[in-house]
Amino acid sequence: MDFKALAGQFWRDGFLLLEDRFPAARMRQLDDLIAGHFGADPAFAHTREFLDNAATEVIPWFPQADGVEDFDNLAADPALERLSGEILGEGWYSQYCMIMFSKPRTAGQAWHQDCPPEDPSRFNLNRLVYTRDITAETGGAIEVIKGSHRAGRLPAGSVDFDFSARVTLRPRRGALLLLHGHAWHSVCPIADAPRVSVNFRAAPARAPADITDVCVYRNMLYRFSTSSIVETRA
Ligand SMILES: O=C(O)CCC(=O)C(=O)O
Ligand SMILES: [Fe+2]
Repeated sequence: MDFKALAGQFWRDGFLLLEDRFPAARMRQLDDLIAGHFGADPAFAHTREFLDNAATEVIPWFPQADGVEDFDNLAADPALERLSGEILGEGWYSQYCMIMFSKPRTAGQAWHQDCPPEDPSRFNLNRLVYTRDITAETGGAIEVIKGSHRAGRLPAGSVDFDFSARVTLRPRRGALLLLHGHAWHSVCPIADAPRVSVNFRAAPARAPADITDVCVYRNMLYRFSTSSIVETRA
C-alpha cells in the first residue's frame, strides 16, 4: 500500500473508499453479532425531537461501553493504523467504536457534518467498516460532496445546494471508508433490509475527545450529550 498516496487522495477528496480490506468470513461473524444485539425491531435511542428535526433515523451501539471487544481488532489492523497516522499526523488517537443500525424503510441520515468546521485542525475521522453489502437494492448509499471538508459550513435551509461534486458510495462487505468529519455527507433512505456500519472514530492530537458532540445539520446544530438543539439555522 502506498500510504502517502492514499493519504493524499483522502486530503484531496475528503474521503477514501478501499474495497476488500477485511475478510468476508470475519465480516459475517461480526454482522451476526450486530444482528443479535439489535434484534428484529430495536427501539430508537434518540429523542423524538431529534428524529424529526434531523430527519435521521439510526440507532447507535457503543460495544466497548458494554464490554464487547469483538470489534476492536479491526481497528488494530496495521495498515489501518498506518494510514490513520499518515492522514492525522503525530499524536493522533482513536476515540470509540460506534455501530449504526438503520431499520428497513427508514430515512437514513440527512446531510450533515459530524462536527463544526470552523477550525480546520479540529475534526473527527470516520473509519467505517461495512459488514454487509450496500447496494442499489438495499438503499443506504453514502453521499459525499467531494472536497467539501474545506468548504466551511454545510449550507443552511432546504433549497438544494450545488450537487455537481456529489459522489455516491456503495461499499461492499469488507470495505473501509475513511470520511472527514467536516465533509458534507448523508445516508440515502434504507430499502427493505436493515443497514449497518461500524465506525472507529479517530482524531488528530488537537481535536478534543468530545469533538463529535455537536453535529451540523442544514436546519440546526444539535448537541448529543444534552439532547438539545443549540442553534436553529434559517
Ligand atoms: O453509516 C455510514 O455509512 C456513515 C455514517 C456517518 O454519517 C458517520 O459515520 O458520520
Ligand atoms: Fe456523519
